[in-house]
Amino acid sequence: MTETTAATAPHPVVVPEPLLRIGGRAVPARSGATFTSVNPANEEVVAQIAAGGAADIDAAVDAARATFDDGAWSQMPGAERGRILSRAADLIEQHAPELSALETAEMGKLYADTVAGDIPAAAASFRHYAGWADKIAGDAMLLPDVGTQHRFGYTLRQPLGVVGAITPWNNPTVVAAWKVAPALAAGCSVVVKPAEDASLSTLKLADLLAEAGVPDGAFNVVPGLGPEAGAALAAHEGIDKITFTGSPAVGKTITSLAGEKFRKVTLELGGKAPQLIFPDADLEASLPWIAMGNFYHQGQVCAAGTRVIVHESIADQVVEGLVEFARGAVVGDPFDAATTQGTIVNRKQLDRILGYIDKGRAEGAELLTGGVRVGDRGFFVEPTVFRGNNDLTIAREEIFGPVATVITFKTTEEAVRLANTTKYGLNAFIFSQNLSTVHSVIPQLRVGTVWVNGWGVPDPSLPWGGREASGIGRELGRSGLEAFTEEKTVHLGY
Ligand code: TXE
Repeated sequence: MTETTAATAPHPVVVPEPLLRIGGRAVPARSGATFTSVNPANEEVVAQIAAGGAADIDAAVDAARATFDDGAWSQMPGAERGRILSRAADLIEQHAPELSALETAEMGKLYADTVAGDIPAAAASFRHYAGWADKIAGDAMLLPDVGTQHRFGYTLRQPLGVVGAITPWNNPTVVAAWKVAPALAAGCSVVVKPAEDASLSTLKLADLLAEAGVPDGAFNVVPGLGPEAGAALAAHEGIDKITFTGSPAVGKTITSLAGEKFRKVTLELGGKAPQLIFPDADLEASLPWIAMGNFYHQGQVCAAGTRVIVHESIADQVVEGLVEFARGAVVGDPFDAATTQGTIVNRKQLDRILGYIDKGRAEGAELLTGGVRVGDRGFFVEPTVFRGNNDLTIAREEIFGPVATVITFKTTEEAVRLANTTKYGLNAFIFSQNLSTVHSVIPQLRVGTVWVNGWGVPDPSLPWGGREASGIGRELGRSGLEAFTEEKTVHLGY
């Protein structure tokens, strides 16, 4: 493992006005409060950002409701909404370097991965839902006659209304896009509360959506602290739905706040994905995916595959390959093109990861490589590989750091049992060249998504979401659009 130190930003960090975006205007918080955004690579201040509170959430929800009710967006012809969302996709693509520089500066994901991966994925989400905006249709069917009366039935899908969205710091623009693009395509108005560690790209997104033609009030952003702005949004009388990506603990709070008002809820709460590696896997092709599933974005990914569950006959080869990847990592400045591992988002998460590593050691897992902080300025951790079992804390809890645990199995039944022995159920990976193994295992896995012989960013055309502690509902695809509509049934007699 080597370390880079160069500060060679491929794009300057251009901070958008660090204010709330409410009703088309950039405004300070009513309390005048701000919070500090820190660059996790050098611990320097990136920006002082307006910290919204309950009064600002009230104003943003009112603005969203007014725009929803006046129909400027909700009743605009779908094709016209689609044209605007398409324009938004183009603008996001054009501003990819600027958006990426903001994300890298605030939370330390590699600039190269953000500019080539996240921001294009966000644009793809807007483009996908632009195409849906004029195709939101219900069902129609002839019903049995009632006496002499003929019956015909149909369903309408109408926009839900005002949507609250609370987003995480790990992939701010793309996760916002997964919520905002389908909500806007459906005709809803949206209020986003971005994560305090990475708000700036969402403020920039608001400016780009306004430029694309989204009317004032249809898209609002209120940065601020979770327990203040976030909780006020989740509990608000004026929203029809809350959509959240973050931790299970906060997911529970949000569900109870929104449940009090019988509001709809979608939750994406992370995971502890198993990577099942069968003896017939093509290891040469699979190892880069297996390693990426653990170390991409320093493991700060809800879909990370941090339980490497491998057949005992090939375990040594997989361990060797993973360790080689970990030791070959270049840890350092996330703006530097030579770096392969950027930073952990903040000191709290760094300490949490190091705490899990200590726990892994204390519980008897074998530490094969990594396990320590890199340097004393910025929040860097060495990619870490343990060999252990599925009962260890490091194999049960989401670490959200570059920490892999290799676990072995003897039979396919055991592999499936281990995969399902978790409170999470977001996604799983299968590596095998055997169609029978692949297709017999897929239905047995209690997860929302299965990746076979690879991994990646969810595609906007297919649903994404989990079970149990990984959340409720689906984002993306047709399901992700319908989640922002209310279905109305009509029985028509004639
Ligand atoms: O999450 P939080 P944190 C997991 C991951 C990580 C852990 C903690 O395991 O280690 O969560 O990360 C807002 N009412 N994931 O602390 O606190 C907060 O401001 C309303 C998985 O960053 O859940 C932010 O906008 N909102 C994950 C958002 O919730 C509140 C992505 C997420 O922050 C709130 C991120 C409250 N009381 C973390 N408290 C994934 N699924 O990808 C906080 N928030």
